[in-house]
Amino acid sequence: MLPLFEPARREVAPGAVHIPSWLELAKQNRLIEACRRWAVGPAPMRHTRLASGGVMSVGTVCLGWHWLPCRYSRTADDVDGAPVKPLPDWLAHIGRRAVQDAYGDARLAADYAPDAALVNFYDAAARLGMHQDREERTADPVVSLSLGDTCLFRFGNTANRGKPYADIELVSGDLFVFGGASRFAYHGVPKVYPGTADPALGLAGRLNVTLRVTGLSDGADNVTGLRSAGRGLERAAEGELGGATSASAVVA
Ligand code: MD3
Ligand code: FE
Repeated sequence: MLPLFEPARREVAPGAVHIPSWLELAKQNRLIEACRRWAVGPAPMRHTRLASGGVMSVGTVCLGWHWLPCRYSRTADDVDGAPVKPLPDWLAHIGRRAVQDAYGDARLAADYAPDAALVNFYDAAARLGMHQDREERTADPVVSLSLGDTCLFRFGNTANRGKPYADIELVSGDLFVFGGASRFAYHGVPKVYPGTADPALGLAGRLNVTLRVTGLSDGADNVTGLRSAGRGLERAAEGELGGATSASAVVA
């Protein structure tokens, strides 16, 4: 059966594909409900503490592998030490459908096997500084789903966190897939627009779910990423903290 509604697909940069209104409202609601359950814990949502002493204004909960600055772990080492919750098959399936719709390559989609999901929560004041994601040991695409309030997403280049970059609004239900040359581009979320979510979602703030292929395996030395010591969030956090003098001021 042909889909009744074919969302517009826009290739923002080589390998970076934005599909607005990709996830229907009922599925957005189910994903938000799941995020609420994951956030409660064990291994609950936390504001990640960076090596610099800064604390991210964004709240994060992980599935499959627990992300820490510089490494992944099977346990939430900086939270409660609990084993990280599994990444459910239905979420990996959404990831394969996303890769299919972004690239139109059935083989690539069938082979896409995300083993980690990061759920980021943004309140009205939260932002994410420009950074690269380099803890993963593969160049497989990252799938991003936006839920709730609209945000300003800044998609940069692979060389540095400055210009050139493109500013794009991400709305609830939007899909973004970052593969190919875009996989290691700098990116960030400079602003969230409070109160812009569809009231039917019952969500104050913004959630972003990303699916990743870490390339890690149990028992291996997973302590450091392949290419870098860190996600580049150290300096990013300075912008994020926005002059706050203590970590508690950011978390509060
Ligand atoms: C481009 N999250 O979790 S999603 C992150 O909206 C992250 O919460 C933002 O950056 C958020 O690391 C942006 C878009 C995104 C996610 C991962 C990427 C873009 C990416 C990895 C590589 C390149
Ligand atoms: Fe990122």
